[in-house]
Amino acid sequence: MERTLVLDCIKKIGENVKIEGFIQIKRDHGKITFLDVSDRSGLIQVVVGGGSGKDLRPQDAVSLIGKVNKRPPNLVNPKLATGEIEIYTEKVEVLSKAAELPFDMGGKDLTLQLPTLLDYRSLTLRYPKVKAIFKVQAALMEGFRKAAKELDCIEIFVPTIAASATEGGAEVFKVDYYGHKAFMTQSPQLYKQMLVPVFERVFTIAHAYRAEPSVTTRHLSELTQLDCEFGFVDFNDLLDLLEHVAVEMLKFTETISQDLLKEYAIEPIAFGKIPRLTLREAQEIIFKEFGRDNRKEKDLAPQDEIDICKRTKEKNKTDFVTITHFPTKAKPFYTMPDPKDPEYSLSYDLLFRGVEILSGSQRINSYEQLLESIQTRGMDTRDFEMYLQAFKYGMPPEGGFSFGLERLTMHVLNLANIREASLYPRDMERVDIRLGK
Ligand code: AMO
Repeated sequence: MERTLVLDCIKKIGENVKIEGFIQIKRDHGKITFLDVSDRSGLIQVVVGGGSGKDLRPQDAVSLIGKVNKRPPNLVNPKLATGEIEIYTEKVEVLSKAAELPFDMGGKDLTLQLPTLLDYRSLTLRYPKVKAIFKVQAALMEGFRKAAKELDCIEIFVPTIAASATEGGAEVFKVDYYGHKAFMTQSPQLYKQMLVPVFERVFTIAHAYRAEPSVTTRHLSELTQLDCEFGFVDFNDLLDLLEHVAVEMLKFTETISQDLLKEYAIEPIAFGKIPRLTLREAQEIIFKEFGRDNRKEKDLAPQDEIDICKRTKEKNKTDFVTITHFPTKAKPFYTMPDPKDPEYSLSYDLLFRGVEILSGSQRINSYEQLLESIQTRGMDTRDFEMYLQAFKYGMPPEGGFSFGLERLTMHVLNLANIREASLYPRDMERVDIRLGK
């Protein structure tokens, strides 16, 4: 008999079907055993008669043939898509037996501490509410891809081993590359820029590596970046483009993930017109309205980001705010200084629900200016030979931006820690297994 997905059983009342999946919950009631069986389409109640369900265990992979029955009206579960039906069987074939679980996975929430959640990742990812995080993440990725393609960007795939650090700073993993020095890329930055003269508009979904020296709730050592880069654009075009992509991808995600977002009791995203503030304007607001004087700082502090977003939500009915003009010295070498005031740069961050989810800038596109920028930061232009080639032979005005996928997922779902939004998070303490255990 051919397999039926559990969701399709709704259309097969009275028929015999074969379903395959995992036992999520098992409840014994004398000779009868109730199972919640899940497959990729959803979850269904199975009633096992004849006392044959006794040896079954949660997470057993099973196959069974049974009859689809309507449930009695008082036993209908309105929260479940298959809540009006159940399957009756007297024989369950175990395709693969699960060991006894180290914790209960049958409750509404998986109330585990983060280290346990991650130590047992192969198991905890199967839990419906944990799995839902990655379905939302996939929707974000699809929404991004769709928005970027609609803007005529072509998808590119770029290396993650490179001859030079892309973002500067010390947060870079060195690689012993056949006895030579190489680095894990901190971002796809240099390659996406190099491809502007080739394709004009590009996007990529890329792994990025940051040797973050501390453990925080919003930093990973390996992250996923969603990047765009555009040629023949100015600063205002770039602000319009980044806001457009952010709104389109999140609207798309909200539409296709409605049920999952409901499970997380997430408020709808507010899409009012996005205000734009320079860093110094934002810091002035923080000083005047929240009493913290951070007006000389090179970035917003985490609490500043939270307060600016709350204020914007009240005033502008949006969950987003764009912050521009960060100090040139605090930005990577490729960032264009503002010609009107070179101390500040043509850079921007997009804040969403209290956190930076994106950053980017207009880039230096003059070869000579770029050489100077690399040298004044004490870096060696020879490490950037291939990159510089692209600028030597004609680079239009250009710029772009990058979203952090896990950061974004975390804040769409209001998760407490970014590690929950990474299938297999890497940080100072963990590469799958806990280091120093
Ligand atoms: P930036 O370094 O700001 O910019 O990174 C872009 C976005 O990536 C996310 N992010 C992180 N997420 C988790 N853990 C980390 N350690 C981490 N670091 C960054 C954030 C951030 O907004 N090349 C530039 C982008 C550009 O100019 O186009 C860059 O990488 O959400």
